[in-house]
Amino acid sequence: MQGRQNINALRVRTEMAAQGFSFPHRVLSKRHASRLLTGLRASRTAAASTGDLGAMFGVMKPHLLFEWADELAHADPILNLAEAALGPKLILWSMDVFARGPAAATPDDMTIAPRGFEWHQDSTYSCLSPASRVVRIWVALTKTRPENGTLRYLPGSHLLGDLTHALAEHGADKSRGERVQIEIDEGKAVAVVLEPGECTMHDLRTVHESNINRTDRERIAVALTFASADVRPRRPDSALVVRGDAADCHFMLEERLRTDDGAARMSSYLRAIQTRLSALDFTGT
Ligand SMILES: O=C(O)CCC(=O)C(=O)O
Repeated sequence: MQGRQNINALRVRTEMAAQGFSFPHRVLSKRHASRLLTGLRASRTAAASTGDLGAMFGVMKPHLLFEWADELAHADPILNLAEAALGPKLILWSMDVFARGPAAATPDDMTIAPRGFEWHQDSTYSCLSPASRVVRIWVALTKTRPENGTLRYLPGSHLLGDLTHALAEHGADKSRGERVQIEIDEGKAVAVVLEPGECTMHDLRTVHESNINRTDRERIAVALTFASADVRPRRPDSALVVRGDAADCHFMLEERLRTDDGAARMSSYLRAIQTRLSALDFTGT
């Protein structure tokens, strides 16, 4: 596994400043990625049988509920990468599972946007300020390729500021979703090719998209959004301190997952989800 000393912080900062993304970075061994994937699939099966919880799973913050996700949230190589971009005080604002099933399969209810996302900026919905002090680390638990609907970035687009988004037409190949209102030069798009256990990191303002999975195997990545501890939410919101202290933190502090008390775990999870739903802004800019 990659340790703190192996991250080339200068390379990371240079790429983030110039392109708005940096990849590939190995943050888990293949074996570790496979163990977490097994945990994710088991928790997905368990959550599916619990009604509301099943519907929520994968949408927000599985690290407050499941051990595999708590382990991912605290994996040193991931935190080291976030620290290279943001400095030593880090909060984890969100974790989202993006499982994209094969095109031929019936979309799974728990899969977010099964046919992919339109070109968008994450900063539009997150309501975090300044967005330049927030990064998203997208960890591949399976291979990611253009053919299985991996992310594609528009290099340098983090420098365009907050772009207007509008609901795109329903396309045969895309889920209904918001799309940035700029001309996209497809020839400049960069596809994120990763092996299991590798990740990419992007600036919250970097314009990106993902596509339908045309292979016969599921593609799974988990996105973790880290912010420097001095970032402010636009509305009251909560987050988990994952490195350094909480002295400058403007968020309500979440509790790390408790393995000893299932009821306490569920109530702190539900509190965090309700807080987040009131803090988000899906109206676009
Ligand atoms: O995994 C995907 O398909 C899309 C993920 C995404 O847009 C993101 O992590 O910001």
